[in-house]
Amino acid sequence: MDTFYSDTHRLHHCNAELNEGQLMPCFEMPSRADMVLDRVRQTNLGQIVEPIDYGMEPLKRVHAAQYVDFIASAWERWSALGRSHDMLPLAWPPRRTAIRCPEDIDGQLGFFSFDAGAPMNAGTWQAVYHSAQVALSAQAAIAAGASAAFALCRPPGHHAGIDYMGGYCYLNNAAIAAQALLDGGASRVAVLDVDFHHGNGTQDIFYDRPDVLFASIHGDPRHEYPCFAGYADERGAGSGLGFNFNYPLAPGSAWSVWSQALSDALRIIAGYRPDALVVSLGVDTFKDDPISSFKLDSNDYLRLGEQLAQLALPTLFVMEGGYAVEEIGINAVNVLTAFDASR
Ligand code: SP5
Ligand code: ZN
Repeated sequence: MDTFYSDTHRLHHCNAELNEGQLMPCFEMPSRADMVLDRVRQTNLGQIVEPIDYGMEPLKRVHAAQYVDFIASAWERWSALGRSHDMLPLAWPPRRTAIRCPEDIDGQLGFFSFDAGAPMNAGTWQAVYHSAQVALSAQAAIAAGASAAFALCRPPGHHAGIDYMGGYCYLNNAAIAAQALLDGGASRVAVLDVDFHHGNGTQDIFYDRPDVLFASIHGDPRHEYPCFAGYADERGAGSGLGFNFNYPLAPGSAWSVWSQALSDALRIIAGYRPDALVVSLGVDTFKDDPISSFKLDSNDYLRLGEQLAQLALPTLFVMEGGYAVEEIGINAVNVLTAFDASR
C-alpha cells in the first residue's frame, strides 16, 4: 500500500507537557513520524506520496468552523501579545456553568480544549493542517479504488472533538477522512480505534449518527487517560444509538485479552457492512510504551494486520499514538505489511 506523508509535521515541536504532576519533554515528537517513514522505506511497503491540498472545507465538515478558525489564527494572536513560548490553556468551565466563549486568547484556549495536552507553537497550525490533508489524500486513494492506504499523520487526531483539542490532537484526521468517504459516495463507514487511549474525539463527532460506526479498544477510563470517556455503556445517542462500541480493558492487558476485544469489534464491523474501514492506528499499546500500560509485543501487530485483512474492506490506516520511538516504526509497519501480505 502507499504511504501519504508530508514533512510539514516537523514544524510542530513543543517543549513540555504535564505528566504525573511534572513538566516533561513532549512525548509526541517529530522523530516519531521519521521512524515510521524510515520503516516504510526499509520494508518497501509501497510508494511515499505527497498530499494534495483539499483546503479548509473538508475540515469543517466534522469540526465547528469557529474552532478551526481559532486554531488557524491562534499563534498570530498569541505572538501579538509578545509571547514566543508554547501556547497552553489556563482554565476550563466547570459543571453548572453557562458556557460562553470568552474574547481573550487565554480564555478561548480553555473554551476550545478539554485538557492542557495540546500545546501549540509557531508551526503547529501548518503541521496540523497538512496532517489532515495527508488523511484526505490517503482517503482519496481509497475512494479511487485502492484497497488500502496509509496516512502517516502527525500530529495525531483522535482526541480532537467537534470543537475542542486535547491529548496531542487538534484536527481529527480519521474523522475528517471518514466524512470525506461519505461525501464521496460511501453509505456507511466504520472507524476502528486501536490506540491505547479511547478515541473520545471521534466518538464525540459521530455519537449521534448511524452512518459512521465507531469501535474503540483502550485502557479503562477508570484508570487511564482521557479519564472521562470510553465506558462500555456509551453506545451512541438518537439515531446513532447502537453505533458506538467501547472496549475498556484493564491496565496490563496483553494480546490474549486484547485480541478478544478485537475479534468482537471485527464481528460488529462485519455485521454493519460498511463500504470502507478507517483504522485509527495507535501503537501505544506496545509493552514498552512510556505513557501506556498494555503489553502487546511487536509480533502482535502482525496478527492485528492479518485480522484486519480478513474483513476484506477498503482500509484506510491513519497514524495516531505510539511513544516508544525506537520501536514505533516496526510496530506500525508490522500491521501494514501483514495486512498487505494476507489479503
Ligand atoms: C494520540 C495520543 O495517544 N494521545 C495521548 C495523550 C495522553 N496524554 C496523557 C498521558 C497521561 C499518562 N499518564 C497516565 C497515568 C494513568 N494513571
Ligand atoms: Zn494514544
